[in-house]
Amino acid sequence: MIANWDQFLLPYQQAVSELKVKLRGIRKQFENQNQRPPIEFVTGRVKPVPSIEEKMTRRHVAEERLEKDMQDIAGLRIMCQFVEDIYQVVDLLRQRTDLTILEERDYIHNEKPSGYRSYHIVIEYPVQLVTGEKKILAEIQVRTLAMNFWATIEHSLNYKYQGAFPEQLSQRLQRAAEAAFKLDTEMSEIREEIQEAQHYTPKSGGQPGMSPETSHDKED
Ligand code: 0O2
Ligand code: 0O2
Repeated sequence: MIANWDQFLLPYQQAVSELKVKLRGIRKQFENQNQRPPIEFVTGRVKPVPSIEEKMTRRHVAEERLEKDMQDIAGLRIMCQFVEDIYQVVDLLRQRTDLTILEERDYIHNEKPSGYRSYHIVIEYPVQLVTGEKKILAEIQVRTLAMNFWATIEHSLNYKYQGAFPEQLSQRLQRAAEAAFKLDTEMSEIREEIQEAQHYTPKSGGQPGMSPETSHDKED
């Protein structure tokens, strides 16, 4: 087993910190231009060591293959208001020169059997270390607030049931996922009206054109 996890995970921690700043910067830039940002908030984490070890066992990943075969040791999550925003964010990421996209998985139009929806992007990201540059893999999950609500709850239920949901619960979760997607679809259909309303809502905390409900920023 890896003798020094702290040392192994250091470049991943640096990548997550840097990417959080950069992705939150996209939001700031839209706000500065008085435009509604396609990003609501950004979170990130380095996968905890017990989760890495559990996934290595489950996926038969050898220690020497860990950096190449486990794509989500560094994980970023981008939350958006509308499904359309997700694709705008993906386009913005495709244009960046500070990262390379290796894979894209559209679980929005190809939802998982559980009902899970999100857009996943696997990137290669160069981290500058004192020993030189190191390219690491990171996974960016882009999803709406409704998809995030569902995934967060399903994820916590997973801890309780260890992935083996009773059939009835599993069906209910699938139905809840469809309901969440229907909400996203409905919201998209009245998007223009919502955006117009947000433009007219009184400003809060110096964020132009944003209502108090949409003006929070996770890092503040
Ligand atoms: P768990 O198991 O979910 O409870 P900040 O101070 O805001 O810059 P902070 O507080 O360190 O940063 O973390 P942040 O950015 O708010 O997000 C951390 C949480 O986001 C994690 O919680 C995860 O739930 C979640 N998260 C973000 N991105 C990912 C991702 O790509 N994959 C996964 N699996 N989770 C993600 P915890 O506390 O780590 O764990
Ligand atoms: P965590 O840190 O607990 O979130 P695999 O990892 O084996 O599931 P793969 O192909 O490596 O599959 O990656 P995939 O499916 O593109 O993305 C895996 C990640 O997507 C998971 O990370 C979850 O964060 C999220 N995800 C995928 N399916 C579901 C689902 O049905 N429900 C929820 N809530 N999240 C899902 P991990 O590894 O589970 O780690």
